[in-house]
Amino acid sequence: MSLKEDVLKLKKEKNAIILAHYYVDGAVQDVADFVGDSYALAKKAKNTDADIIVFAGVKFMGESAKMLNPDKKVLMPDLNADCPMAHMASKAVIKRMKEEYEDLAVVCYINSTAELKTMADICVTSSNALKIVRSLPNKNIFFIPDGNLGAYVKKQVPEKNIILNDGYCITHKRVTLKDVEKAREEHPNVPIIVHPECVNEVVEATDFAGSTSELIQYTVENSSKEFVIGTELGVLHEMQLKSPDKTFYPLSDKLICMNMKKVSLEKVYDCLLNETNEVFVDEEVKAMAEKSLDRMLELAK
Ligand code: CIZ
Ligand code: SF4
Repeated sequence: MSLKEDVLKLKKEKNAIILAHYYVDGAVQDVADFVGDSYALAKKAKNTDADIIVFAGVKFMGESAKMLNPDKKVLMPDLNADCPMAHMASKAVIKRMKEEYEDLAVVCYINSTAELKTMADICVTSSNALKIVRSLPNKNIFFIPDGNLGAYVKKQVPEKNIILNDGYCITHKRVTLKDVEKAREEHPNVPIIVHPECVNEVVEATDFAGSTSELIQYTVENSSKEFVIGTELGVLHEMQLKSPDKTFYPLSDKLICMNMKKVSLEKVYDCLLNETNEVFVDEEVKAMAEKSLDRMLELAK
C-alpha cells in the first residue's frame, strides 16, 4: 500500500479528520478531508464530529482548532512548524495603547499565538478583516500583529483610526516591486494577484489583493488563461486543480513558507498512528483567548 493509502485507512479506523492549509505540500493536501485558508479551517474545526483532528498547518492554527473544539484531540504533524509573525506583537505595547485610547479595540489577525489572543477584543482573518473592522463600534483600532495587512485594512476602511503594529510575514515580505516590474515585462497583460501580507508598495502595483480563498476564486472567475501569483506557492496546487487549463506563474520563487513545508505526509502518518504531538492550550489562556475567536465567527457570518 502507498503511504497515501495508509493514511486514508488509518484516518477511517480512528475516526479522524485531516484539515490542511493551502500552503502545505500538495501530497498532504491530497489526503485531507478539507483544505482551506485559516478562516475556513477554523470554521471546520469548530463543526466536526470526528474524535481526532490532525491539523496540517502551523502552530497557531492547531491552537485555534483546540480552543474552538476543546474536547477533541488535536494533533499536529510537526509541532515546530510555527509562524514567526504569530509572535510579533508586544503585550506591553498593547497595554500602553489601551491606556492611551479609551475606546480602543484590539483586532488580532488569527496568525497570532494564543497568548497574544488573550489581549484581543476580536480576531480576524484576511477573508473577513474588512467586514469585521467596519462593523466594530470603536473608532480607534490597534491592528496586531501584521503591519502589512493592517495597512491594507486601513486604506480600505478610512473612517477608522487604525494604529499599525510592526509585525510582518517573513515569506510575503520577500516580494519586491522589482519582482512586479519583472513579471509585467515577462507576462504583459497577465493579471498579477497578491495577498495583502505583501508590503504595501507591492499590493498597490498589482491588479488584485485578497485572502487566500479570494485569490483562488479570482483565478476561477477571471477570464484570463494566465495569472501571476503573489502568495505562498502552495496555493498553486488548488488553483491548478480548479483550473487545469490555466497557467500560473510565481511572482517570486521565494514565496515558500519554510514552516508550512515542515508538514510532510510521513509526519501526518506518524502523528496519527502514535497519536503524538497533541496540542494543549493552558486553561487560563484558553478562557481569555477563545472569546476573541468566537466573536470573529459570530461577526463574520
Ligand atoms: O499567510 C498565512 O499564513 C495565511 C494567509 C493564512 C490564511 O489562510 O489566512
Ligand atoms: Fe506565517 Fe507567513 Fe508562513 Fe503564513 S506564510 S504561516 S504568515 S510565515
